[in-house]
Amino acid sequence: MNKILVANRGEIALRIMRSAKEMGILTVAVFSEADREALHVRYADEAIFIGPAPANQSYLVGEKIIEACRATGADAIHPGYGFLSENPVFAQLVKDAGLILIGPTPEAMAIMGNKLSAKAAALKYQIPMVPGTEEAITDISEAKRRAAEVGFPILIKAAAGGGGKGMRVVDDISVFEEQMQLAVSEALSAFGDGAVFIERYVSSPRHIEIQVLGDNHGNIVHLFERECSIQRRHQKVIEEAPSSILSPEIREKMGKCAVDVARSVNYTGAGTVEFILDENLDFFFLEMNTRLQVEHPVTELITGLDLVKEQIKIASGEALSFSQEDLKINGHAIELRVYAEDPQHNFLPDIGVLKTYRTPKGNGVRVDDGFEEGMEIPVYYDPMIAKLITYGASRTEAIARMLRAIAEYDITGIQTTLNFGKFVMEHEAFISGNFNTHFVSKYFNPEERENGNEEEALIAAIVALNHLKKKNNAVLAVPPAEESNNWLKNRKNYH
Ligand code: MV4
Repeated sequence: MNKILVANRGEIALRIMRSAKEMGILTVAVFSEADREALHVRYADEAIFIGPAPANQSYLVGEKIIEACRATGADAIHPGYGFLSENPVFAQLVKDAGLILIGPTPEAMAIMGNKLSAKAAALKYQIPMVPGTEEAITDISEAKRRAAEVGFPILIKAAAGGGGKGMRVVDDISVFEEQMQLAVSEALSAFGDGAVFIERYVSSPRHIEIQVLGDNHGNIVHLFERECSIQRRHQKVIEEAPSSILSPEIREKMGKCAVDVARSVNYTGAGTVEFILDENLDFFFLEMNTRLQVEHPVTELITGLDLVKEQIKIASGEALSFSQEDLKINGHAIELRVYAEDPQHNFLPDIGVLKTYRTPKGNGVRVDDGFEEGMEIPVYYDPMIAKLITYGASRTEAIARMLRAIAEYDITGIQTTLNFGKFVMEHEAFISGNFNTHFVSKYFNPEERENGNEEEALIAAIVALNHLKKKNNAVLAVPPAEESNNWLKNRKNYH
């Protein structure tokens, strides 16, 4: 591999190029009209313009990416996260063009891109799964029978959905049919696929995921877990590794299950197996993400590995240079996603210029960002400014470092999630490790959040922003847009 084209932007494009440079591999950036001045463009050895700001006319157009490879002689593509990263149609296109995709095969991507086929594949092994229907619901009375068997509350999920989109909790059989119809039409319009299924609703889970790596020689290992329970609107804000709730025994069991899930599709590359853990510490497999994830740095810090380098080596055909027994957890890492959002107003996106922008430094602090002072946060893409990651010998030290780093981080001109990070780091439930996916709604700004309909407020804000930006022909995506694995939705824009 001599030259890698990074089909992405922002912090992840920079992060990927850094590893490529260290390996002596040349880099190619692609950029839209909105990213002419972006750091990833300046950092790369070469850069190719690929079209207008809206992603469906630039970063999501597979043919333009492949054409940019032809123009520059790049032999491989790293898709980062979001955009084309989990699109099996694109993965096949890359393969057919004789190029290397730094990621799994189109087949593995396609199976894991659908929650039902993912669960069906995992059935080959003894993987704990939430009781529910194994196939898409086609018959209402049959579905009602299954729902009663499973027991209420149940959850209706879209098979093509990802990251919590298209989920509906149903408390009682009397509203099952109408909820089911709503779920189907929602899934149809969001993903172009109306297939839905049901699961027993695990009401207060922790969201824990396991990082895996598979090579082309049949070796698959896991790199332990990330705790991802601190989220709002199904978008993670704080992640950490390891999770303070897992005993070594559960960790080993979960790790083995994650490896088996990956093995069920002969997985190659970096991937993440997602689980929920209930109050009895029983865990259940939910889905697999077939990309490098936003929060991968916490795993890098506790394992000492560079996940992008591992991805590149795997894609070059190298065997993993370590086995499961070689891997150990060292210390503790926490990531705070610094979004251009106002936590005081239901995390609504905040637009503007980074009037002041100074990052924290020093021992145990890593900042992955894609902006400089004076830059504007484009409205076209995900509003994440940076990832602030701290590392310590213990969780206590990592938390103390995070608080110190938040205090040093100087951002003006835009509201950010930095203060929210401080709130979490100082909260007794977080410090004690006694929290679940309801942390934000339970503890953060309860008065305001109980009264307001955050979803409606978000949509209203986006409508207003779009109105403001109309003269520039901008279309703002409804966040979270960047990281979801619903390639079907992206496919609508794909071409
Ligand atoms: C669940 C669940 C409870 N029970 N499935 C959310 C993201 C997607 N990957 C799957 N998710 C969940 N699936 C069952 N059977 C809880 C979640 C979930 C969640 C649900 C509501 C509010 C916030 C959540 C955060 C993480 C996971």
